[in-house]
Amino acid sequence: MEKKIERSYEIAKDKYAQLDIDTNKVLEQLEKVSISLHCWQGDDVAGFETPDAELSGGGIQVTGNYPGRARTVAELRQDAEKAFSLIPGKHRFNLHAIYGEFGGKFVDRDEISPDHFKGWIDWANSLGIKLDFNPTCFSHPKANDGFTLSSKDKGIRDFWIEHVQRTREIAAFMGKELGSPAINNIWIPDGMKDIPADRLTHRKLLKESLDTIFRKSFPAFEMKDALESKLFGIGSESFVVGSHEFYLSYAVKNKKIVCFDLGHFHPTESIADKISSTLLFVDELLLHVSRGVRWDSDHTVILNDDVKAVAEEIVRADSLDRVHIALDFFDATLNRVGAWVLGTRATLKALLLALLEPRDMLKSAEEKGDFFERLALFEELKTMPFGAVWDYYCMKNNMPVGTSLIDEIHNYEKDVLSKRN
Ligand code: RNT
Ligand code: ZN
Repeated sequence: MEKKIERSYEIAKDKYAQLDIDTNKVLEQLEKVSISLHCWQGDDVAGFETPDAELSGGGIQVTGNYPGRARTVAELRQDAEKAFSLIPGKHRFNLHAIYGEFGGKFVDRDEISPDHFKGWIDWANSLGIKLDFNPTCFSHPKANDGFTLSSKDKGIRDFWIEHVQRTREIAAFMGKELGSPAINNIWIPDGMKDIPADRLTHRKLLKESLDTIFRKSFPAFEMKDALESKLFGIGSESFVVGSHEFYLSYAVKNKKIVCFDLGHFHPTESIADKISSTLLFVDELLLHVSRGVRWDSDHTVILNDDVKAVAEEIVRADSLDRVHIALDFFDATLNRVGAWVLGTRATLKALLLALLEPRDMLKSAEEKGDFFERLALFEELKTMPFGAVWDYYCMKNNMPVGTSLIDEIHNYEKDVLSKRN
């Protein structure tokens, strides 16, 4: 088997060399990419605040009841470790505030502290991975009426301001301890089901809340702030306070990271096209790689045209160091560890495809106005032996190649997940 993979790789290497692509160099570049795996795929966005915690409100939804959900911190870590063991490269883990270790007592969102995340930091250290973070402004009684940081009720607003401020402290602590800045990504559900009479007041309030939250600054080597917009959610169909224009403007003015979730735009709107535009005005971007099917349904990421286009734009804009790639999907209808692995591997495959593009040839065809040549090259790329390069990369990293991945997931299900109920 190994010999066959190597032989196929040698043939592929020659073919790419004809396009002036050095596949060995490309694999070195790919190896440096760290993707942030979202903790919430492992337990359907439930978290550990109470033993029976579950996702509620917030315009986001999990469907399905596939057995084997992680119910404890230990189970979630075990599952994440399994996922990491099947994904080539060194990646990150993205925690939400509700995933702290609260020691069996109820700790409200305005009371969380770095102490609740020390165990996660130790765990990350033991695996040699880095962490990212998120405030959790949903699944809480104080988010039930659909407003948090932009609520007209000052008490509610102050509660969430305190929460987000604490998440920034925690993120900074994580970043400092692990030697890599944790991105703290703010997404709030605030919005209305039906036509609002006054959009402006909520947006002014959100702006004020953010200004208060960001009054304290942290060194960029400890933590960075990101802002995630949304077009609409279930229950916020007519109005979302934190829209794309709102956060983009805020980020440009205040030097924050903009987060693009692939499910948060009009269904035919291209996120890929936004990368080169926004990178001229913000220093860094964060992506939530997701797959919306008809709506922001958070299906498991696969190697589809949207993900490929995003990867191409990152690489073509030479911005792998300025675009942070995180995943965001939660599907409870299939093996959750398998979903993590598929989504991450699909994202890596998209990046590999993009890195295997003959950028200089394409650009020179474009510059001389030979659009036939440019199109012909794009067509040629579609039948290039990229799979052989991917298989070789997996093999070299001691990761399952081809359908052996399915066996790995099945075995884990049999040995671990199926014993949980
Ligand atoms: C919601 C946003 C947000 C969440 C996570 C759980 O629409 O995409 O990123 O999915 O924070
Ligand atoms: Zn998201």
